[in-house]
Amino acid sequence: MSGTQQTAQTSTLYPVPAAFAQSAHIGSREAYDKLCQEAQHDHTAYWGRLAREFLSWHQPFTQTLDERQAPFYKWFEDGLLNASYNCLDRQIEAGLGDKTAIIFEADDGQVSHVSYKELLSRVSRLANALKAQGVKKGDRVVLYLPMSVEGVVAMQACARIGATHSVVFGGFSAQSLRDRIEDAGAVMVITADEQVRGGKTLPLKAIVDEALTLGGCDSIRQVIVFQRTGGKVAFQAGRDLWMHELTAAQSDVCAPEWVSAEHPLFLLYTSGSTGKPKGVQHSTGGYLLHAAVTMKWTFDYKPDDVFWCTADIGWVTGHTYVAYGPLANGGTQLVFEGVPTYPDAARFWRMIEAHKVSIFYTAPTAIRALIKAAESDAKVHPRNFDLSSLRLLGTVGEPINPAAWEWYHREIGGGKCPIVDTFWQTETGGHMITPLPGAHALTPGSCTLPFPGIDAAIVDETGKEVPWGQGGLLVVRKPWPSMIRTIWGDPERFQKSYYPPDFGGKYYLAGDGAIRDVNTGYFTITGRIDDVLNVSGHRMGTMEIESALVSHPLVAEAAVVGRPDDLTGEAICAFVVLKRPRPEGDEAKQIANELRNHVGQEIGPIAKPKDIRFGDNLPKTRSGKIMRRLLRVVAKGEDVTQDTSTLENPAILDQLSQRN
Ligand code: 6R9
Repeated sequence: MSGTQQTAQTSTLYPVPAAFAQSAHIGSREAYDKLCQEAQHDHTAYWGRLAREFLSWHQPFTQTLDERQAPFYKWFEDGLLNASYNCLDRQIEAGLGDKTAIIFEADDGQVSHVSYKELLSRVSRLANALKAQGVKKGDRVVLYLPMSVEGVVAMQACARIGATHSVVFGGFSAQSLRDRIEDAGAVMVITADEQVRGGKTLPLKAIVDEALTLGGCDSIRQVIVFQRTGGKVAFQAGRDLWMHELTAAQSDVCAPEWVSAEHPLFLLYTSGSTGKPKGVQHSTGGYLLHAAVTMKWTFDYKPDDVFWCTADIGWVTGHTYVAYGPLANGGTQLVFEGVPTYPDAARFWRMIEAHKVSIFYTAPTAIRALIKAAESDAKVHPRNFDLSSLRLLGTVGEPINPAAWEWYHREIGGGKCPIVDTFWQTETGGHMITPLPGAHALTPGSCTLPFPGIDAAIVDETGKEVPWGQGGLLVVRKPWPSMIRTIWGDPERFQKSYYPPDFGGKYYLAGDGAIRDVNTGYFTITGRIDDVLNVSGHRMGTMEIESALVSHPLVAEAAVVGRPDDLTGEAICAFVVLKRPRPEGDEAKQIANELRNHVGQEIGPIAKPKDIRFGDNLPKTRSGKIMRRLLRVVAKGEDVTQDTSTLENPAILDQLSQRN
């Protein structure tokens, strides 16, 4: 690290506000550098120290890191702990029993407060109910739930008894849910009758019912249903049970199951470059440590803060910064059931004002949508609201364009709140490259510097570090506690995807490109280097969408690429060859719609392609490889200027340039 002296900048630098630095946990560049040096000097000892300081251990660990089976690293393995104890009991023992853990705001605006004591009692009742149903330590439980207190309670209840949860986002289809249940070999699904978003009710239980009829889910013994709306649902006797009936009969005391730090806390499925989503497996100790430390340092969390992370618990951000991080710090957080645009696009700003939110963490895609709304309708402009409670803002999930950053800083943060642009992944468990708001001056669009103890670097194909100012592959050279442990049931794929032999199998390959600023050394993420798209901050594999398309009886072949989109970051563009002559006009529109709905059913609405173009063929090399780089150009609506001499059928590009 280059120290505190910085020379001329290539882009605007926003200094740390003095008042912020003064009271921050990490309040200067020197304090940051000191932590980095400690980690540099003895990586293992540094993480061992934090693990002792941030977590309560039932039995202390004697070995911090075990590298014998690298890259299957083990952290704190002989230590015993319980994640739910660390999030709940520990806070109550420290006198926070009556403190509000969760402020819940429902879609219709109803608000409820849940104290730490009450949360523990609800978690314990459900944990006892799960045990009574035969769920044991190590069993997998799939959660298909709306944003709710019950969602957090269900995750914590699993953690309490040592069951491994796997949350499936409520926007995934029956087919996707089925695939995940089967892959995880889950014994139970916890769901709700319906979810409510933007004034509409959407079925969840009915989708679970459908998933379970698709085959491959024989491992499921029970379906527990949280009654959210009271809407009518089918009940299968012997299998389906109401959550409120089960928990009413249970004691609100449940002794935590002490597990090894390496015990799998959860699986979370995410997209990779093949058609099959991967079950990212996280540990208990290392994961929780990073959730706790990043919550405190990146968000400069203090006991009086009201923290709001808008991510759904179906994504990793909702795991680390809703279900675990805030609670592990004894914090108060807002949990929101609905969407940012209902009843109008001022919902977020109204909620920040009403609940005096001090730390707000959301996705660039939401910011861009709300900018657009505010610009076209003065009534929903944030200036109509008192946002003075805010002291820190954050973003996650995709790169934030400098214009959106500036607006967020000015209109939401009143020019006084630092913005933490946090780069991380499902696989990394928590923040990897992020500003520490009291230590780093900010550059819009840059996630600045690695979190202390994260040895991130940018390398070329041979694993050699590239100079600042030159783009390359983002890697992490040393293991860290909250890293992915394996891909559930597929250790080979884990090794191949993240520790490829290219770099001697020693570096974690993030799958993103990055570049460092020549003056500051700040990192900017330049986007995925694999076939993964990022649509509204949601990761989608192009192959997954292609497989969904070709599973339609009309489709012979499909290629999916991303193209830049002002609102969603990237948009999905599909090139499709049908088994029948290429359709045109209304027929093409109608088939495109049918295919879109089909993808919605196979994966979920978030995977529906924005553009579908039909061709007699796809651009291929003479050896039959689809030339995706050309399709990317066509998808953008640009003229192909690249060399097409290796193309077998150059004329096809003109055809594919036509939109439906
Ligand atoms: C937490 C999360 C991970 C991918 C990642 C990268 C992109 C996330 C980013 C960012 C630029 C940021 N990404 N945060 N790109 N700046 N601050 O989003 O996990 O859903 O697994 O996505 O998202 O491409 O590789 P996940």
